[in-house]
Amino acid sequence: MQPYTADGLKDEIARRLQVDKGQKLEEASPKDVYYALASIVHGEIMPSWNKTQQKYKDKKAKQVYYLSMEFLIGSLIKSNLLNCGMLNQTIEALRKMGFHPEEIFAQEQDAALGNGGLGRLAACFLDSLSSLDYPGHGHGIRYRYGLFEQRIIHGNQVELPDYWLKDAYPWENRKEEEAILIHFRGEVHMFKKNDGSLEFKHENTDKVMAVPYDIPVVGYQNSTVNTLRLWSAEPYFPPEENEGQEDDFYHDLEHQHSIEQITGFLYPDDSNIEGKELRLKQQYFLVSSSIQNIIRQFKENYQLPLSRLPEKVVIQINDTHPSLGIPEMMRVLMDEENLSWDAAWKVTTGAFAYTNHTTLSEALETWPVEMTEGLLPRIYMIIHEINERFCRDLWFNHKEKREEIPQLAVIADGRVHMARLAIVGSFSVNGVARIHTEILKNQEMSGFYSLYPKKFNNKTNGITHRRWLLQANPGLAGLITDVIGPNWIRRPKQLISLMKYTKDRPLLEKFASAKQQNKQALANFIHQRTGIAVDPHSIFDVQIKRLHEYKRQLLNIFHVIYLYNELKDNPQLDVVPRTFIFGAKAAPSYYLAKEIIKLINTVASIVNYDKDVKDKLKVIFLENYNVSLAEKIIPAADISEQISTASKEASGTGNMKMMMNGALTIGTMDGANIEIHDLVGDDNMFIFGLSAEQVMDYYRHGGYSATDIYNTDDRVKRILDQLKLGEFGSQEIEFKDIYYNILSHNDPYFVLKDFEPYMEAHEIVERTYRDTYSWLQKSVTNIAYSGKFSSDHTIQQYATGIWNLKQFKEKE
Ligand code: 26M
Repeated sequence: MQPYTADGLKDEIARRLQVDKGQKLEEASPKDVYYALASIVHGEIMPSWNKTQQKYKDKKAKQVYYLSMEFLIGSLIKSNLLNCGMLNQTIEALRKMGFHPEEIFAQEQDAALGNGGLGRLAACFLDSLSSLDYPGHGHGIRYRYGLFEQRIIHGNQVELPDYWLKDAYPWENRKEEEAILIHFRGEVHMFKKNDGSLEFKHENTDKVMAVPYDIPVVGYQNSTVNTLRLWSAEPYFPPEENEGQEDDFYHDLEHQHSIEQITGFLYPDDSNIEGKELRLKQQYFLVSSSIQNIIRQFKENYQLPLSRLPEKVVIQINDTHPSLGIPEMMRVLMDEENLSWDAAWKVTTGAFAYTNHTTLSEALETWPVEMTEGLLPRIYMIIHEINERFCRDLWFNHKEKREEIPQLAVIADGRVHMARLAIVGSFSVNGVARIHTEILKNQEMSGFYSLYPKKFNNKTNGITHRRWLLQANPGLAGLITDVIGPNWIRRPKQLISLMKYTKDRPLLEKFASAKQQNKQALANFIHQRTGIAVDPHSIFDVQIKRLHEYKRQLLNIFHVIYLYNELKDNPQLDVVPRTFIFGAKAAPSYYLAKEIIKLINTVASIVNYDKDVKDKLKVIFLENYNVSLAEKIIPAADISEQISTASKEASGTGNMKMMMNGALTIGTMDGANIEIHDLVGDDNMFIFGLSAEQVMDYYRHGGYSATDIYNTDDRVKRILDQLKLGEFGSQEIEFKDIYYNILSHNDPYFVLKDFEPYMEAHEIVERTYRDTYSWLQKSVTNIAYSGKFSSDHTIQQYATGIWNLKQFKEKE
């Protein structure tokens, strides 16, 4: 890629506007300029993209395919500019043209093709694969509607459709010539072949075309461009039926509509799984397109027998959502490529690897047998056979497991258990943080662990430091480069060199001023969005993540209410001013989560306008939390709230993003918080509350008494009574359901149990913040150790530990 100068870029934007739209620069809107810019960048990417793919072909490189129902890529304009080495010139050019660069970049609609952590992880992994020159691609779904847009109206979450493709999406290329046919329903007929083996024919199926749209994944200034291939469902027109069917016009329209539904929208749940048939259709649509595509490319490019596919192809499945890929690969290999069961099984289990992202039992996928069999009759037959062989193996070869068969079987209780299918059909099973993998091995999946101890491994999550530090926080990134040089950008672990400077007071002042600028920018943004003026010198205390009971936003807002009560009792109280910032979407059908959003907003509307607490306490709920909003909030955070009930948060990745931007974590010993703690220790973060062992012990032995705490802790009683009596808001707005959920259901997420230690931890936060110098030391220490959480490190571990993949560094 040959970068432009700022002036060259300016001229080129003007030229494109003229040629493409007949526009003069003065007439161009920010959107026009954005499209002109995006088309220039796309043009820059194109040659490297072609070259990279050609090289992989020529050198017959081993490739990894990351299959995921979600890729939460957010906006690409800035990261593509950064990775192409054009960001600084572009900013200069846009300024010279009289535009605010951020206003131009903001024209791009976020691609919100994911719910939260799992989808964002997939996007970070793609960035690292390309930046490290690994041949690795994503396969996903091109949802016409992404995750809903959230509005807060009278404190309530309201969902609006996210029609992100309203304007053309400049990064995608439609590849109609590579479309693939997908079959649903129909009947399976069995024939005996001459050699005595059986042949299966799947007939009278409903046919759907899968059309790929390719998005380039640009590596950081290295000319590597991989592909994110998103599949879109379209009606299939068989060649002979192309003309003269007017009488069926309306029937055809209806049919067309039902097909396009398959890739119509992203399911907005990230925990409680509803077994909707359309979701199962989406999953099979993704894996059938991807697997057929992978096998087709393997045959075209490698000239090797299919038995050798695992030498050249590895398929990582992001949770169980793509686990039908396992029987789908069996189907293609046997029914279309004539491999025997044993040969096909060897290839399949040599190619698939599975990542688990949760131990919450509500989130473990199962599908009803009738639904699976009706929609996917041939796939169901194969799953059935996988199950038979697996159970037979247990019965005859693992006698000690006979009693456990009902808990291990892939088909049990009339349902297909997707995690069991994924474990049986993969050569690798990994968790996403050390404690999570240990819980999988020793609790949730212990039956499988003792059967296949070698399959299980840990790969702690990571985040791309390019997007989350270099791009989102240029002030801090520039300062770091001034201090330790630019090598950390390619080798993020070198951030550790910052540890040499933690006693350098003048330098710490500079870190403070970088943070202060980001806080000022966020304060301005908050003011513009909400009309509320927050004190940019207050502690910015941030909790941004999906709303879920286990993530305990409730504990956070209880702390806020406690502080408010204290200040009401004693307005002169000497406290460090605090701004609590929340961002969270609730699944539309998750009632209690929506009540908690309403509570946060109700508390905000009282606290923010109460003169008694003026300047000391503010509560901000920023609506429509998404990737772009995260990029604004994270650089400004002082405190990162990571307060899940221990054992429940598989890893967390927001914790890593805020650490990398110099925030201090207040958190439980859960997920990756434990690994943050390994690095920075008690001195540099605020750990509180029950451990995972204690939580699991309580679950085993019947819990603790929430009522006891209610009766003995006045602070707790006062808060809960305020909820019940409708003291927040009017009589109409009361929070009885939250009250009863805690007291009648005995506080399943230990909010009351952890209340006291959480309050104490916050007191320590406040004391620590008062000592500016020591706070800054801790902040810089966090940045210094955060390099280990770069997804580059994570991807290296996947590449060497699971994929056996080589970096493809070949200079032209
Ligand atoms: C499944 C079926 C139907 C509808 C939705 C789903 C579904 C979608 C997303 C279920 C779970 C989903 O995501 C779970 C998730 O995001 N887990 C998070 O994964 C992160 C990356 O590994 C971890 O950091 C988080 O701790 C974990 O909660």
